[in-house]
Amino acid sequence: MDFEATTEQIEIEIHLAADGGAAMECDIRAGLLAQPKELAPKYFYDERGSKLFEQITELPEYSPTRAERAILAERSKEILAAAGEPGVLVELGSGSAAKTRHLLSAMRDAGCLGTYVPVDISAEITQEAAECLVAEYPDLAVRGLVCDFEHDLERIPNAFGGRLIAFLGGTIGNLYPTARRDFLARLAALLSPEDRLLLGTDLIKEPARLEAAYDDSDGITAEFNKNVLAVLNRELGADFDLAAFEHVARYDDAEARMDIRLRSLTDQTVHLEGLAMEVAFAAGEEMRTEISAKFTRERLERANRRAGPDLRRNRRRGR
Ligand code: AVJ
Repeated sequence: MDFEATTEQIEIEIHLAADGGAAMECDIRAGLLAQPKELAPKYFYDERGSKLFEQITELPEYSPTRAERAILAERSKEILAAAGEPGVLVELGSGSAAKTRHLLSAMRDAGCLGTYVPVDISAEITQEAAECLVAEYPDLAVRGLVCDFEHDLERIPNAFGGRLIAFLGGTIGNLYPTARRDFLARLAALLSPEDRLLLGTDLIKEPARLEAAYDDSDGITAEFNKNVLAVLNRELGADFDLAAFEHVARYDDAEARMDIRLRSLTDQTVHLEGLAMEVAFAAGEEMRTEISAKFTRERLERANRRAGPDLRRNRRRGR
């Protein structure tokens, strides 16, 4: 474990690649050997990937961030009150923490602002966000965790007097149903009776609108998708030619999720020096890089009910 940028106000713990990247190597190898091939979406988010995602949130076609920001702008005070005015805000997949300001401001106004715990896979974006926030909130302590929040969920510090755990932006939609259930159950097991979960997800809407949101006319989402290949080139000494793949974004109605892939434009062989591995792609072959599940309110409530007794108890008390 590393410590970075320890000032009075900011402390960021880095838990990535403590194993020298073995977990990533193992994961990528398995994904490239699978049929069909698949890469986990967490590998999008190096510094460039995080910046490209920020650009996506500004696209006219991509509405979830704007919608969520509007809800938080309008209702943070109410959310804070319903959560019992906790002194600690934990955010899973915090990124640039752009929307978080509404919650932090509501905490400040309620006089309960204490600690913000951003949990994100990108060290650079977490550091930047922390610096911006302490400039805006002089009394705030930032205790960041750079990790894979799914793998490292249990590292999140507990807090006396309750925490608000924000899981926003529809990030839960990146998990497959089984992983989603497991994750919610693990989260439920970590919550104390005073803790509250704030979950933000995207809703099901017309397929054409969803597909446009994931295949914008400026090609930013395509660039974001292909960036995972640049990550593999750098981290694993691979020789992916980004121009030899195209971005594919389809709505899968039966599964109620966006299905995002990279399609090989030619028959090609890619070498991954770091994995001592060669991978063949056939022309037209697709490799999945992300799913993004969409919900209805009923579906979400059902998922939360199944997740575990603690989450259920918290839900009722929160009413
Ligand atoms: C950050 C996972 C919520 O699924 O909408 C945006 C990522 N991928 N465009 C999403 C994403 C392509 C985004 N999440």
